[in-house]
Amino acid sequence: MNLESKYSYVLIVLITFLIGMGCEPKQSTNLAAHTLIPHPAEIVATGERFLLASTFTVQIADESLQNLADYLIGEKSLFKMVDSQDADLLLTLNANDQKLGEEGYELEITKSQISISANQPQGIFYGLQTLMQLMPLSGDESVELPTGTIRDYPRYAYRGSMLDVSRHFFGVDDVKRYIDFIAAYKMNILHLHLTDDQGWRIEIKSKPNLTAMGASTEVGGGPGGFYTQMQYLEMVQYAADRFITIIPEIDIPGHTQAALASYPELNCDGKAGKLYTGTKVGFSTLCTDSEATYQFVDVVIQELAAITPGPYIHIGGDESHATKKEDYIYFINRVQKIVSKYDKILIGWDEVAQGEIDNESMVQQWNSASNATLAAEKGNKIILSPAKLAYMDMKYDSTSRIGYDWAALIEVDQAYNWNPDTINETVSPQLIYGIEAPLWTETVENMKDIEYLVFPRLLGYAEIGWSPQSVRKWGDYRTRLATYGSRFEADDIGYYRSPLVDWGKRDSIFVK
Ligand code: TNX
Repeated sequence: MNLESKYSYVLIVLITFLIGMGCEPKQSTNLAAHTLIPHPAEIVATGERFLLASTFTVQIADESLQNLADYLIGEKSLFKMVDSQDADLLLTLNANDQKLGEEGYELEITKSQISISANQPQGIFYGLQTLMQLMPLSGDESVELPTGTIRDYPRYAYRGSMLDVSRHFFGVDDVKRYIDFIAAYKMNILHLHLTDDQGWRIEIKSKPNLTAMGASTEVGGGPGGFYTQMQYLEMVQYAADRFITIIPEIDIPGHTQAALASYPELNCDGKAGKLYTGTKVGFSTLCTDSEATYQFVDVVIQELAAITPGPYIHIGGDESHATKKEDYIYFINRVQKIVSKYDKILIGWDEVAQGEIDNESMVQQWNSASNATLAAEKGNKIILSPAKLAYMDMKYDSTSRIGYDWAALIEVDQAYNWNPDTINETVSPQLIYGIEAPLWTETVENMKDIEYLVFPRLLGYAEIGWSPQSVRKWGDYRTRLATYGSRFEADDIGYYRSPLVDWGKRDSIFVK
């Protein structure tokens, strides 16, 4: 289509639309009135309108973007590939926009075309997430978008969520659904809590009892389960296709009853422990002065490293109340060496700061500001998961049907209203590598339970990780969030309808 016929086409569509509707265009022409989550870093609105009737043609300027175009078409069937510069949507790589970095993108909407450009495919992926949020919900509506430019890039390199698959086991399809949840809001880390007292969930070929025995139950005595290494790799690939790194956690030396029940030599008395299906913490420990323990940790980390393309292995290290302090430190020091030997970077819960950890190791603050301070003094980077703000297993209020309250009740505003820079007075903001919102699953039995605790708080954590602090205001966020209720419903997500949010029956992402 040449330019002139394109314009007359647009005009005809517009007139038909206006006559058909017998009313004013129903969406804003102000791109700045968007309800995007996370809120973009920069927006310039140009006050006009991109309008399109039925199909949405897509062109890629680089073959390496084919997977992304396929992903988009898989998500939204109205998109169709074409090979023409006139496509409605153009995806381009331009490797030299410094400010956008590796993850940023620019999304430009003019009257006749939408283009997304980025330095890396990852940026294009995030631009597509933004575009999908701008689109109307139902596929058969005509698409109208306000014109303007969004330039967007993240505040933190690490934007994550953790899923505990030990207390209750969640299969591959559930984990994939969880990956889609976090990808939609530009998170890039899925931390899988693979082992705990109640179950060992990852196949270790040279230690078959870990799964034959240690995976056979879960909280409440259910059947449990585990991932074969093949299944695990399938999840790693599914995540990687969405620019998400899976961080596997083997929680040691405490939280290890499932392992202690599977291998007698891990117990100081040489006798196998019993499987555990309760919800207490802090009672189990690997025997820290036995070489059998370190041989065990070595083979586990070796096999885990082999199925982990990402740079990190999480070794847990929390709540080892049954381990003497000096034994704990000795243990962490030795495990650090094993993790380094397999070329991985160690992450641990904040207690590991007490050990001699390498400079590049990272400490995940969940409980203790003094452990975070200790880590910061050594120059280690910090991942923030403060329990009273970021634990998605906490109830929203006293009436929540599941969840814990030991750290806090976390309503949607409290989950949103905090600034990572001011959590610890003694930790320099430069050392904060990012944030992570964990979901522990003692009270979480199925996907509907996951959805109820995660939605809508997840969106707030995603925004804390991505958006500049200066654009984050609860009042504005609350209005944007209100438009997501119908989106959750369309995806069959059973979310918590917080009374703080005015959940309208809206399917437009623009505030009128
Ligand atoms: C504390 S957070 C734990 C977990 C529990 C959680 C429940 C952390 C590092 N340890 O073992 O599941 O509380 O909220």
